[in-house]
Amino acid sequence: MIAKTATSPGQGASGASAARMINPMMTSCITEQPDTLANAHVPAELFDGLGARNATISPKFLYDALGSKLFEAICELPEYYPTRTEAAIFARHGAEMARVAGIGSTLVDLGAGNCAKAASLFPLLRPSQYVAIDISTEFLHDALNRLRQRFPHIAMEALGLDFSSGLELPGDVRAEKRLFFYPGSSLGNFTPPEARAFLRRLRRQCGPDGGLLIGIDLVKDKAVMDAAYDDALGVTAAFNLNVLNHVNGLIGSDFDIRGWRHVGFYNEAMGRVEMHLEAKTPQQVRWPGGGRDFAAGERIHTENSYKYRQADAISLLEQAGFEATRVWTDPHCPFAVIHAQAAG
Ligand code: AVJ
Repeated sequence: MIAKTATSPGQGASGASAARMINPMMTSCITEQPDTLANAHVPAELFDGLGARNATISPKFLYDALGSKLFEAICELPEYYPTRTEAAIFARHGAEMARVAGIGSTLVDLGAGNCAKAASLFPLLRPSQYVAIDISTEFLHDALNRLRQRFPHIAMEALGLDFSSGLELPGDVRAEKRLFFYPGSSLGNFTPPEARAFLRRLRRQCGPDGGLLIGIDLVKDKAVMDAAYDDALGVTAAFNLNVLNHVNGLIGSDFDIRGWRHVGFYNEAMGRVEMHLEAKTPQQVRWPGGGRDFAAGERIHTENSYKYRQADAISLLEQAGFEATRVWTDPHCPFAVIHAQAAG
């Protein structure tokens, strides 16, 4: 009993109803959104993804309170090279980055999390305003309160928003000298066309004198990438599986974590790391107003993490209207921190 209508993520509400229609016992409910309080804020894309022939859950649902902590733990793993490689690049070239990007900017931190990366650059970048944006505000307010004490002269603001679907900054965010900060290779979660569109939107928000400081993971040895997304301790597995707990809380579904296994690997043909959850045995999942059966071995695709070649990353930025790109890399591990200016 699997939804016959193949829907792809982002098709809108039609896919949502297809996902809920598949339990014949519940046909009286098919036209109604489940109207629990929790469901009122659930994006239709969650139902779209669960109902799609190839089921998907958007990676943004990985970051509930526990998921954010598990991601922090991932960043400490010996196999997970991006965080420490990027930190080494900032440590080594931060002063030059600040000369290139300029001081006194409005630093807009996209996916700020605990704000630690941006804060470590404050002494060099010396922003006049700091705007921390994250989908999960769990960490934001505490982190900002601590930072306000350490840097009382920097005006700070926290914004809880999903900037992947839109990026309208409120009026009190200064329009001049905006420096967007997008570290951690988070751009990799977008497909290249989506990434281009997202960068274009950033470019429009930059104004004429703005810029972007971005960390992008580069293609490297497959074994290194495979290990980074399927670590020996199983932290990435826990991070991935936790998305089912989060979804259970959001839509009242009954995903049984024990019935699923983590799959993470670099897909060479697609140029991306993929994470999936694979059903160990047949799984019957139900939620108010719908459900879905999964065969043993069937997968839910939970994340893509595109890896770029340096030249491709730069042309992506140029296609989005940025110019004068400067690139800093690490001598041991391919990863790029790039500053790009808004083209005039
Ligand atoms: C936060 C999207 C950059 O793709 O490397 C880490 C998330 N997923 N391990 C990445 C992640 C599995 C991470 N990003």
